[in-house]
Amino acid sequence: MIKTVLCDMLGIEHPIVQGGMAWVATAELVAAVSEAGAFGILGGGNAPPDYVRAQIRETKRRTSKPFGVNIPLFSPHVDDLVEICIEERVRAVATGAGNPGPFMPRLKEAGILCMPVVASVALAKRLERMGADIIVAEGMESGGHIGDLTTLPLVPQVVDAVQVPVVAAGGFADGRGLVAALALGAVGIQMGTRFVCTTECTVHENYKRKILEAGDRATMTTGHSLGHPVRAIRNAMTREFQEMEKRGASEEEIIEFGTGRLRLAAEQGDVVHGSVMAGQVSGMVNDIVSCRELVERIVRQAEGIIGALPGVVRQA
Ligand code: TUI
Repeated sequence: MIKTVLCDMLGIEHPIVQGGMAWVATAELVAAVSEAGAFGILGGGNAPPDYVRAQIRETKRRTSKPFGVNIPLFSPHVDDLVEICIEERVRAVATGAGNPGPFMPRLKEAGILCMPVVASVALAKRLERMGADIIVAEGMESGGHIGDLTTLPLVPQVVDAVQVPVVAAGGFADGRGLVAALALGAVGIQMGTRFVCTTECTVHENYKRKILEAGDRATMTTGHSLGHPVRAIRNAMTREFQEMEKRGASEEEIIEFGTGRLRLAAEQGDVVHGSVMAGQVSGMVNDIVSCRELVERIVRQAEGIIGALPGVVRQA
């Protein structure tokens, strides 16, 4: 068994968190992840509040284990989503793509754990001061909206800068990564892409197939001109996006072009015109398994590596 303080804080068996992916992390996936002893997080995305509340209730119907909700800070419904999370008494609220400082007092008052995703030391320190309970340090290997540092240098710098537990995100898909994260001082890992390729994930099968077929260099980033880089699997959409940015298209034109593309891929399965957001680990995701089997496999592999380390490292 690999137990860290994260297990105690979140009420889970294994120090593994499932990233709260918009339009992808629905009640079915979240409940299956939590039932497997890891921590499932619903993807709030920019979905309407009623939809998110229904998803929370559906997750509760499927599991009595703790789970969280991700609130992306560009959602037009942030205030409503915060209130819903409080009313529904979810275990933790994860945030991304911005600074959740203004919402943290309300959540803390309600006894909900705050676990913001950060991409820099500066924001990690600021959010610790404002009461963050857990910091998720996410490298640019991740899928979706990303910062500009990679996981290997980001995680230990955040670990050194804050007192609260740090979860490593970006580039994790197996037990090797879990051991590496623990070696960097993290208390666990968050995985998104790997959890997409599970039997319980409700995303369109075309989306899963794109990840299964992906090689090491299958993803690329777009959106730098907007100051919001996003990693997705290369397709006609990412190429056209890149062309628009190259020819200096206006911000409005680019935003209009990009809007709704993730949902198009995730729900309709249009992986040509849609945005197949996925991380660099796509190249090492080669099967679809149940969440239980995945979590057990990762923990087993990590335990094996830790057990074998004394034989690898020769003491003088
Ligand atoms: O949030 C994510 N990843 C996401 S959100 C998303 S939904 C989307 N849909 C359409 C287009 C674009 C996105 C897909 N993927 N990850 C967490 C994350 N947060 N990564 C990086 C950051 C971040 C970056 C800068 C957090 C804070 C930040 O600082 C801003 C500030 O205000 O200081």
